[in-house]
Amino acid sequence: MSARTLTSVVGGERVDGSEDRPDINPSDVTDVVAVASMADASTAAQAVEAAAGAFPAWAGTTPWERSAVLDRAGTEVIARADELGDLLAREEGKTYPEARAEVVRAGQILKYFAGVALQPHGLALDSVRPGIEVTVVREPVGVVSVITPWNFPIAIPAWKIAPALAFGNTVVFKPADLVPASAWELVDIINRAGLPAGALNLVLGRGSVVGPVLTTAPGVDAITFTGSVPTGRGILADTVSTGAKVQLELGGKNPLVVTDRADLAVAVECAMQGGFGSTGQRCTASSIVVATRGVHDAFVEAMTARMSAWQVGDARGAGVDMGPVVDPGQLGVDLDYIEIARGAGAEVIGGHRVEGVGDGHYLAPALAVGTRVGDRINAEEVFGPVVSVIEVDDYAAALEAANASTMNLSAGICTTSLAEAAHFRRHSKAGMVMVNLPTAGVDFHVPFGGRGESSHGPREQGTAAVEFFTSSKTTYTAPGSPSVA
Ligand code: UN1
Repeated sequence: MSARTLTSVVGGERVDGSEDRPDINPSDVTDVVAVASMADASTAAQAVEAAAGAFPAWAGTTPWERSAVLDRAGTEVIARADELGDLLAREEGKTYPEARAEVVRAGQILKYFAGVALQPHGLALDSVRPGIEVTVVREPVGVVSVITPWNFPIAIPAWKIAPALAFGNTVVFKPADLVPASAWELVDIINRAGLPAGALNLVLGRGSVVGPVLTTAPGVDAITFTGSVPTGRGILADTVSTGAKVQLELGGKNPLVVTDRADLAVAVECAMQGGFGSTGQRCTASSIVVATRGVHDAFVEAMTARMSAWQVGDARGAGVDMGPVVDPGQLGVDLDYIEIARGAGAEVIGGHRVEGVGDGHYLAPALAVGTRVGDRINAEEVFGPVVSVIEVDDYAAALEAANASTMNLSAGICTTSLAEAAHFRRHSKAGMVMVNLPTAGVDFHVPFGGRGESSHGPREQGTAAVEFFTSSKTTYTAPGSPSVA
């Protein structure tokens, strides 16, 4: 059976592109999931125009209408979790349970923002001057470009598109090239849930071709981007001339501190799930373990045992703990970093190509022991199943090593000491801190984001979303007063 063709969707219509790109299953490269018809710059420009055209009517809908669309979409996403989870696992390579959970999370996000649309977001108060009334209202920003990475093909698009629509914005959505099918399904579901044509447009196209339109076209009022630090910095530079509002979620280099006071089993589980869950392809991945001297050797020994039982295989295979790396390019990067760690003196446990499980990009989880703060493996984001270990004297040195990162998205500590946990929560430089939990895995109803090079602009998700997806307006009224105060 030939693979189905996916197109861009502009103003409610499917638009063919100028070049076909196969969507390949990383677990089995002979399996073509779909073919994406890749748009050129003119289609991207039309998508911006369609979103601008749809804006006044969508911005003028009632909160109830916007809520109802998102709620219906969320219901369908959750009802189809098995099928969409299978598609996501096939397309991206995370395991089926991980993929299905991501689909459910996307549905929950849609439903959460259906609720947010109905909540009060304004203020009414007395002026500091007599006889004047003040209101602060939240209005939609306009046309929002949503540009998303391949590692969360449905949840990240959902957590950007849902708040954009909830607050009355219209959207041009460009997913990562590697995951067009999940994106296409999400857009189809939201559009069929009752959105007017043009309120949500999909552009399947190469970043180098359509990206500049989506970030610099005069009709674009805001850009929300999750991806690499260099691309994000490029978008920021582009918008200096246009003045568009920008929200960037970029890299992470996330430490997990394991102290002498840790419960060893909890620490190993946090490092396994945080480091190797989703094949380590998360900006929130626990990529550095900072272990204090008294626990270091026991931790490495327990991790080594746990890693040897960790099943690597087809993302949709039964009993598989970790799927393949997403594509050959990322596999090359992972293998390079393993060599970089070895070259700097680390002993690397695992990290070899896994043969005999299929025609995919399989890599065993890697633990690089004997690394130091400042090593490249501890300074740069790998985005693969590679965890390095730094041994330190005590908790104070662990905190210092954890805070040496410049991409401070998430940080964790495993300890049974309340004093250590409380101190770490207060003094970590990261935007998110986890105690006895992996650094990855976050809720949708609270703010998400990092510090340092990791993020720019208002936080995403939860109660923070209103900041980016609306613009506040302050009004002053002197009711019935003939004289100007
Ligand atoms: C999570 O850890 O649950 O791209 C979410 C990423 C992040 C999302 C992580 N923006 O990995």
